[in-house]
Amino acid sequence: MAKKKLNVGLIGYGFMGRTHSNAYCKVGHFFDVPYEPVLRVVCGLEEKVAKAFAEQWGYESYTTDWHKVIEDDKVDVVDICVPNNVHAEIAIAAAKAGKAIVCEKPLALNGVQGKKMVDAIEKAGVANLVSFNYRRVPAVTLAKMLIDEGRLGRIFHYRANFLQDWTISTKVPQGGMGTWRLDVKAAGSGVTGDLLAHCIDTAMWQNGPIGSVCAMTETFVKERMHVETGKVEAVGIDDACTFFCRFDNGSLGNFESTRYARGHKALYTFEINGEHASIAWDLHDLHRLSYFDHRDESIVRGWRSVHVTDSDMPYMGNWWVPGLQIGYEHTFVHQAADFLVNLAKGKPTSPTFREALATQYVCDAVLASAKEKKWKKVKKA
Ligand code: SOE
Repeated sequence: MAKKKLNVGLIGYGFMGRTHSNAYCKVGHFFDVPYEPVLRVVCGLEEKVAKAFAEQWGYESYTTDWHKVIEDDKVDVVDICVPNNVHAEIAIAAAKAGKAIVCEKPLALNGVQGKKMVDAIEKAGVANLVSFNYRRVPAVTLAKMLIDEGRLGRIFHYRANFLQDWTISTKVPQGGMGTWRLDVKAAGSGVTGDLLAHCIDTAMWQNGPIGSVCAMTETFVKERMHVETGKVEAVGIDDACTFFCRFDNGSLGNFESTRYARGHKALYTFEINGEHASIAWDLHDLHRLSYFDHRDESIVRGWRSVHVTDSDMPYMGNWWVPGLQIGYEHTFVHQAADFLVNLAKGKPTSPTFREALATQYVCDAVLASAKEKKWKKVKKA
């Protein structure tokens, strides 16, 4: 039977525009989803690039004006993959037009803006999702399942890192297409919103809300050439951020992120220590979940490395045969699958805008703590 078509309007044709487009193309081949995503229109600033993107990915049309995507009656889902400073305006307009919305992370520039977005989408009652894709790495989803089953017992520690090294050179500019993440006006913050937001989202999903934080940040390179003005300008983002926190369940958190860890490209790791068991995960070896259970017989007790590929593991039954792996791009396919299934049932898909606002509030508290050099309470979303 032909499936109902769901017309997608993608705004932003960069790295994230590709991951989302790829997901819409693949999802129906691997998951039993109730809709057939149709790539209706892609929007981006440069006409030539938008046209080429539309041809490459099979979008029916392209535009350089995002308002046209929202005004298009046929568009059902607006997918926002533009720099953070434009999320709010587009999401609020899309909500008013009654569109379902998928938005890249972080939700907004800050909590104040994020709250306006949440108010708008909840008032409109439209489906919404923020793309914190790492939750949907099968091993990360498995970690959440093990915690929910109570296997770890009481949790004492949550530790996460996200380390990169791509901005060490003072010659890397700020602003523009590839390097807007270094421009505070476009990004809102540096590693806090870009990388730690991923860690915070996963951590609160697995271990519950964060109540208070104590942070320090540093900007190692103070001035960079701005692509748009051609002038050397002050850098306003945090290049590195480390924070401690207390979760509401009494456990202690320890988070670090930097773009100055020479040798690390995207080393996202977490380790969780509970009363009975511990788990650890590493994005560079994303299929493995390390698990240690103190209740094992002592003569065979030790860290196990679970290869998360069997068909009874989260999402894996939809892919190949046990032992064969999937990768980064599949997390977006999983996200699209969950979103489409829930959309048909009228159910929310996590993380919603409101859940992403909770992450935004942690980021706000982290930045405020670093600035004021004191512990800060986190606002509840
Ligand atoms: C930054 O380099 C970046 O691309 C982030 O923006 C993504 O969210 C992260 O998944 C990988 O690193």
